[in-house]
Parts: sequence; C-alpha cells; structure tokens
Amino acid sequence: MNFGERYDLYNRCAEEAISSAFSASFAEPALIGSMLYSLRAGGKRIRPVLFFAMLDALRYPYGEERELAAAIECIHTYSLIHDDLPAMDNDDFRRGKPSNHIVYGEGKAILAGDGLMSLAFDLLLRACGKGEKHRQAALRLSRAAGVDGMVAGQWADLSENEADERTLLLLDARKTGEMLAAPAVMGAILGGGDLEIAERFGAAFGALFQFTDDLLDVLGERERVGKTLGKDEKEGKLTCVKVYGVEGARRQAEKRAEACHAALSGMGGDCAFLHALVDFVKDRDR
Ligand code: GRG
Repeated sequence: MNFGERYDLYNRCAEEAISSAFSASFAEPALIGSMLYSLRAGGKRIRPVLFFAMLDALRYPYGEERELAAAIECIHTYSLIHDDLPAMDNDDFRRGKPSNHIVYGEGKAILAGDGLMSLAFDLLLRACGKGEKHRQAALRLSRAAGVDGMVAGQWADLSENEADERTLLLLDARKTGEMLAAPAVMGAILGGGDLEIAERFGAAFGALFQFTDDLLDVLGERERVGKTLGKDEKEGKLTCVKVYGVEGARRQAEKRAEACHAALSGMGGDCAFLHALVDFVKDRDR
C-alpha cells in the first residue's frame, strides 16, 4: 500500500469513528447539525491519522480505538470554530467553506464548539473504562487541549508577544504542538512504545506543522489551503516567518523534519508511514 492509500485507510477509520460518536440520538438535532457541519467540512484529519499510524506502527489493532480518535478530532474542530469567531481570529472561511458562525451565528457557533468539547470528554471517559493505559492516554489529550496546552497557547496568541525565537517556540508548542504531540504519545502509550521518544517526535512534528502553516499563510493558495491567507503579517502575528524570514523558516522546518525522522528511527516497530507523513507535512500545500 502506498502513502496515499494508507492515509485514506486511516482517514476512513477516522470518519467512521466520528459517525459512531454521533450514532446516539441527541436532544437538539440542529445543534448536532452545526457540530457536524464543521466536523465534515473537509479537514485533513491529520491528528487521528497520526494516532492510528502510531498504533499501527507498534502493531496495535488501531481500529479498536475509535472513541479516542473521535475525541481528538472533536477537540481540534471545536478549537477551529472558536478560533474563527470575531472575538478571536475573526475569519469567515474555514476548511474551504463559510465558518461555523457565518452559517449559524456567533452564539450558536460558540455552543457548537462547546458541544464538540463536551462530546470529546464523554468519549474520553468512555474510553477510560477500558483500563489504565486508556486513562493515561485520555489524560494526555486532556492536558494537550487545556490550560497547559492549546488554551494557554491561544491565550498567548491573543496577547502582545516579543518577536523572538524563545517566545515563538513556546507559543507554537502550546497553541499547535500539544494537539499534534498528544495523538503520537497516546498511540505510544497504548501500543507500548517509548514515551520519551514519542514526546520528542511529537514536539518536533508539532513545530514542523506550525512552521509549514506559517509558510502557507505567506506562500499558499487560498483554494488549496481552504482558509483566508496573508492575515498573519497584516495582524502582526508572531510567526516563524516573522522571526526567521521565509528562507530561514524553510530551514527551520527542515530541521524539525530531521528531528522527527531521528526520533522515529529509535521508535521500533514499522514507522515507514510515519516517516512519509513527516515529509508530507514538510512539503504540504494545504
Ligand atoms: C480556541 C482554545 C482555542 C484554540 C484555537 C486551532 C487554534 C487554537 C488556532 C487556529 C489557528 C491556527 C492557524 C493554528 C495553527 C495550526 C492549526 C491548528 C491549523 C489548523 O489545523 P489543520 O491544518 O486543519 O490540521 P484541518 O482543517 O485540516 O483539520
């Protein structure tokens, strides 16, 4: 199976995981419709794909962990809905479609995000019933999403920041890195992988992902990326392009990709797809 076929395989499993999370009947179908609008708007699903890929690399039956995969994507999608709100990044275009608040209004978009977050914790608690490793994996995701992770990063993103490397790396690690490190580490927890190596891989992968996101904001095509571009500079955001320049940012992304490959080479198992995923992110155009 080539890289694209394997990505599709994990992606399909992520879609099934999301559908299963919504198979129960809920009190407000329109609320569920707005949550599904954003969930199904066409994201890359890279976080659940990474989770499944790490499990698979460690020869763990990844298809059994749909609840955790759906929880990862629900938390990520809630963060995108809230990030697009006028009070945050104020963007009316996401995943190639009008943002949630453009379709449903601001108040309901806040609630769609809240609904996705609470559904994610419902899924996490259900997974915890499977045993101690699942509890540890759920805790790792909860930490990534919360006040020591993504929420703290978003807080910093809304604040005045020094335009220096130290501040940039801390901001990126929290805002973006944690939610990409968590799926890799969760996979390693369940699959019995080396957690220190998985954390090292996840941190480098998260930085690589954010650096290429910053580069796409400058160099990407709106139709491919599926969101408004060129905003970072206009709004004075702290990005790796601001700190290193375009060529410097490319070199920094290369360095992070090399760090990912180096970490994976000590991981054991069959990491061929994970190596290819690193290169896919390094060279991505969306
Ligand atoms: C609202 C607490 C809270 C946090 C928001 C996600 C986020 C934090 C901000 C979005 C701004 C941004 C550009 C973050 C950088 C990287 C990132 C998370 C990009 C979007 O993720 P992709 O590219 O999106 O995986 P898809 O749509 O493919 O899932």
